[in-house]
Amino acid sequence: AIPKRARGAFVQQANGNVKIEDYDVVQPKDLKPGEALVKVLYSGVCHTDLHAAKGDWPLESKDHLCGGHEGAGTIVAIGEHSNTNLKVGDNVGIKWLADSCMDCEFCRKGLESLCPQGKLSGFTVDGSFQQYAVSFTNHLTPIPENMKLDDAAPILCAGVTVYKALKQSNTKAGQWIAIPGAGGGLGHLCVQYANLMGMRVIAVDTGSAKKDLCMELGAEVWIDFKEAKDIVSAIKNATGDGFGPHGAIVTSASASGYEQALDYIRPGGTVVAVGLPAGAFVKSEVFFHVLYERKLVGSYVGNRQDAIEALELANLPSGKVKCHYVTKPLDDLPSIYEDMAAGRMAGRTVLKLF
Ligand code: 8ID
Ligand code: ZN
Ligand code: ZN
Repeated sequence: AIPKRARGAFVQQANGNVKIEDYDVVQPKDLKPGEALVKVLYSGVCHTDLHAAKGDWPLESKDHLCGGHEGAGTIVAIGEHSNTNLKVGDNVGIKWLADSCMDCEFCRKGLESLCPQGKLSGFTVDGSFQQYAVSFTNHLTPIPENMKLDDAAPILCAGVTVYKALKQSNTKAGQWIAIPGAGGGLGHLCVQYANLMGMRVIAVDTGSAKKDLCMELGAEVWIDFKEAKDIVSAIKNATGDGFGPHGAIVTSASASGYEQALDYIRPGGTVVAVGLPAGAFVKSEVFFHVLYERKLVGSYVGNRQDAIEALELANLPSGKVKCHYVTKPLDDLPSIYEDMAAGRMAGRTVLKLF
């Protein structure tokens, strides 16, 4: 049976304070066509949730917001007259892009994160930090039957985002990729997808816990951004020939991770901007940007197919891509945000909602 009330984590007016509260669960008869009610068993906590809670971005969020966009759970009801192959009982993921119009140029091309009518889980609509979430059949991601839901949860944002960003970097097997932020939620998955794709990884982050994690996951070189005296030469020299990495995926949640990215990229190489620090800018001296044919691209989550592929790769029998996480109860969310803001978290934290 579906309860009338359940527990969730809510933020008022992006004031940075998250409160665990009871709320009214939308009942199956009240679901609109295209909506599904998902019993959320696990949700990853992304740094984006913290940006949203603090109102970091020049984009307005819903008030009295339930965050969360790495949800994994089971469909318990689907609105009547929904046009979908999903069924009650299916395991699905709630990702950042909750819904899109499916009929604009961007949606038709598989660039649905650019849809002007897109809805965002845990930002413009309530997300996965609640036991029962309303989401949308168009964009729920089927989770492979044999995959654990806690393993799947962080792939719905961190995994799909770095998987797509790596493709956008145009870096090939045998080439070097630098990952500033490598010890964080996105970064440590990026190290693993990059390895799976045959790239050679330069992990950039700070502290021994993150170093150990990155090296264990297959990074070839570690650079501590707080200890390196000259981060540009350190990264350039890491490739042996002094030219620097062919690609860089910037998953750093601070502006400093961006400052020198275009200075250490190899001539002809690509910097992929992924991290979304408040008020940050990327700079590149035009002269060298042109002479060295540097490329800078932004990469924003991924489409429905990217999400499916990212999950499949995180469910390989070889276990080559596995999120490293600690599991915590919903009540711990305020302290999880504190740890995240202080950079104390290697890998991810996953909330257990039941
Ligand atoms: O679609 C997107 N583009 C997308 C999707 C999901 C998340 C973007 N994001 C954004 C988030 O909003 C956030 O700004 O990516 C960023 C990273 O999210 P996360 O991985 O969830 O955050 P984290 O676990 O806190 O990891 C961030 C890491 O960056 C390191 C920290 O030490 C931490 O390990 N870092 C920082 I802060 N400054 C750094 C620097 N200067 C740095 N690493 C290297 N150099
Ligand atoms: Zn996210
Ligand atoms: Zn659209």
